[in-house]
Amino acid sequence: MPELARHKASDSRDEIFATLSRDGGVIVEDAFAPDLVDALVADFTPHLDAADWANTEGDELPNEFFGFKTKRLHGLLARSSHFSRVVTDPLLLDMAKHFLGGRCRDFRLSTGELMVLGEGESDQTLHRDADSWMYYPPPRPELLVSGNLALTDFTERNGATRVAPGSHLWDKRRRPEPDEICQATMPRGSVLLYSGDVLHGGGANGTGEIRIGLYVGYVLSWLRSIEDHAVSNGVETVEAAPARVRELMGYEPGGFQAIA
Ligand SMILES: O=C(O)CCC(=O)C(=O)O
Ligand SMILES: [Fe+2]
Repeated sequence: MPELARHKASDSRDEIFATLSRDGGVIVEDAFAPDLVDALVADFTPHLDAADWANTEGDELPNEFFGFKTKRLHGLLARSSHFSRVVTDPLLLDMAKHFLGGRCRDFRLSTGELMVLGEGESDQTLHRDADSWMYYPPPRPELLVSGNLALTDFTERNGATRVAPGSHLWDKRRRPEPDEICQATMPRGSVLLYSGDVLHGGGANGTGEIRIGLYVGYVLSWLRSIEDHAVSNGVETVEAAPARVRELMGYEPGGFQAIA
């Protein structure tokens, strides 16, 4: 199996983003401090405990896509006061600026999603996240760039995300051979950065461990975000958030006034 390229958070942004441009996905180790990861896990745990497995009813996509031993949570700003720090993390914002800047005035948080895989989950269908805007098919400019932050270790056996490096540049009909698929195995606190056009999917979890990924995706500001943040978190929560978080969540009444 090929290996996904790895960087340390201390490597230069130029090097990290060059690898991401080339492969469509890259692991950055030591990207998030252990105390922040601990705080996020502590905040999310009661919400996860209260959620059922395969809790994706009402989503546009069926459980055949998300899986049956998965829990998915949104509205993460309302569930953790630490989520703002992830959304405004300098590495993630620099990535969004690098890959989306120049084609939009600013970018938006498309969605924040807790992606939890439990024992017995199977391989997810490989897909391109940017196909959420499927009426704008590949080849297309980058619409979305994402981070999947490991809140637990991601291992080969507990469902580390599968990625086909280079597939962001392939013809959209080409499927990867088995030996073209890597797994984003990484210690807690690392992040998988990836293009909206790279083929990827959650892995099978054959362990009794729960794998927790915290997904944040940034989209061109003139495309519709997947999540309506004011609905999922509540308007008051978004209003009370730091200014940069409000902007990223598309809550900008001042901006509308300035344009009027
Ligand atoms: O759980 C993962 O590692 C990836 C999940 C994913 O890619 C998705 O649901 O879009
Ligand atoms: Fe995905």
